[in-house]
Amino acid sequence: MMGIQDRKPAIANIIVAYSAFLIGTFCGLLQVFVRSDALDLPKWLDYYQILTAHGVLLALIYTTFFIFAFFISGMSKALGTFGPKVRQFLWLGFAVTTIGTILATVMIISGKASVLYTFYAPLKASGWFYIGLALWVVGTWISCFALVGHYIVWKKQHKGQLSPLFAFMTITTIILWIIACLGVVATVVFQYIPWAFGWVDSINVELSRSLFWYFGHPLVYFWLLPAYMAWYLIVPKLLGTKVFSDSLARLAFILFILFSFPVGFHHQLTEPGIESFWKFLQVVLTFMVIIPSLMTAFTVFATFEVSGRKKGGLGLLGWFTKLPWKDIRFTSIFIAMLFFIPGGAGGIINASFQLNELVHNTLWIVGHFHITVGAPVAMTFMGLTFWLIPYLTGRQLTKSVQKLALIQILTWSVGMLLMSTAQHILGLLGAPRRTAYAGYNGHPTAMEWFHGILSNHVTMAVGGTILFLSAMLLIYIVCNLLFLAPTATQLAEKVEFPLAESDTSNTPKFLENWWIWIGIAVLLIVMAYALPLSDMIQHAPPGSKGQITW
Ligand code: HAS
Repeated sequence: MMGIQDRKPAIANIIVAYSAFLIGTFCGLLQVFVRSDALDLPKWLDYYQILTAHGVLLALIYTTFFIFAFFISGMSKALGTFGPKVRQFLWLGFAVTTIGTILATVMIISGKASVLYTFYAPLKASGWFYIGLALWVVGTWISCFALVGHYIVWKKQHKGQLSPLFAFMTITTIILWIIACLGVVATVVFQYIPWAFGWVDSINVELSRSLFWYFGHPLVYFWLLPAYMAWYLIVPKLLGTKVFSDSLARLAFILFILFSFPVGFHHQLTEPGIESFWKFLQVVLTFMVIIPSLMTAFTVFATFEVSGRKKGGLGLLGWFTKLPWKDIRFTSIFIAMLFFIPGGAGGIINASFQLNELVHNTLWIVGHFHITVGAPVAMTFMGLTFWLIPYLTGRQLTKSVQKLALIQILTWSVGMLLMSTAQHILGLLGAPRRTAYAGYNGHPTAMEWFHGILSNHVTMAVGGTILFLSAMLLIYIVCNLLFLAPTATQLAEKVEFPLAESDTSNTPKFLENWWIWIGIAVLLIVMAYALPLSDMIQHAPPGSKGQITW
């Protein structure tokens, strides 16, 4: 059992995560009502203000704080109790990240930062919003260094040994996060903050967006990899089997370090300021970053089949019926995986140069990220939440809460299916993303977006409403598990952190030689970005003044 001193920072992170989740999902409900013309916001509330809050609080804050709660819990479980120094830095990192979050959120709520979660220039927020973002990043770095410190202590005590798979995957994700953040810190600190406080009067827009997207695509893998850790390590434990292949799992994670960074231009394929060659190169590399996800799909299938056959599953698909469907810790993650099949396929469509012309800046992209972040990632985090909180608080995961959790997962699935399908179809019909209304003064094309059962804003609103109700049920479950559920006194009532065995006997030791992988990643980054970024700096067009359109 994790020591209470280690559990507290994890619980603190979970409380901030679900506070952000509560506000962010409420904003999402308002959005779908506005988009379906069912709601006019009061004068003092701007659509882009709630859209910014929705994106920042869910995509950036909920994910980050939950991920650190998961890492802290798992690293304590896998490598042993934290030393006092590590724990101090975990608390310091949590404090700085929280201060940054509060500062950015106050700027959004006070109407001084309706710039959306990608905060594209020349939209200009208050300088304090950008300082909040910078503090949020620095705080996560402090937490990262604390966990790396814990890992180094373990490695010193276990010379020549491969680290446990959970630790290896955590360190991989931390390396990816720190290298990715260099881009967003560079643009926020050296471009946005001086510009927002008026120390310089213009900003190089193309450079700021390119540095953001250098960060923005690996950001999605910062969200995805903790979910993959659950797929590789926790699902096999729930299935009563072990990790399918330790070396394949480690290789898949290393491929994310190599290929997550040189691909950001695939978010900028329609932008005029980048030469086609560099876009083409980064699209090719994007198809490389798909490979570790396909390796993951193979591993997950194999794990299911091995465990199902061990339980007597016969014939081609008999193993399928032997999976633990009544265990909400498994079913939630299984449904999360299912969503990732179309979610990932949609990513491949987005990355295709020609098809991107059709879908970019439409609701299709919004549909894509709701079935990537909003389902595989978020539903895996929900599935982890159901046992992680009782594990941390020493409370029980009662039968009644398990039943509520199943209802919550099923309603989330239905709501997400409706909303995201409508968004994909509306996007193909040409409906743009990030617009406060959809009627366009009754234009015939826009009116098309209100017809057809699965291709209209009303379906999106129905799906969004179901999602909101499911989110409120989840908040109740979280509060119950944190504060109300009975304390587990008997051994049988205690909730364990399910970590599967992983056989490292055939795993090559060089997989854990981080400097090789960091070196190759840096080479790929230089190859993909050095020339186009230097061109954006040397041949910069006149910078842009700030636009405050709200
Ligand atoms: Fe994406 C835009 C391309 C994955 C999130 N993406 C976004 C945005 C977000 C986002 C938030 O190329 C919007 C940003 C904004 O606001 O503008 N995306 C990709 C590609 C992948 C990808 C190639 N995206 C993600 C993930 C996300 C995420 C993961 C969050 C967690 N995305 C793009 C592009 C754009 C984009 C362009 C810009 C579009 C534009 O023009 O603006 C790949 O990583 C996808 C690889 C994954 C697969 C699927 C593998 C399937 C698996 C599950 C198998 C399940 C099993 C279960 C086996 C190929 C691993 C068992 C099942 C049984 C039936 C038994």
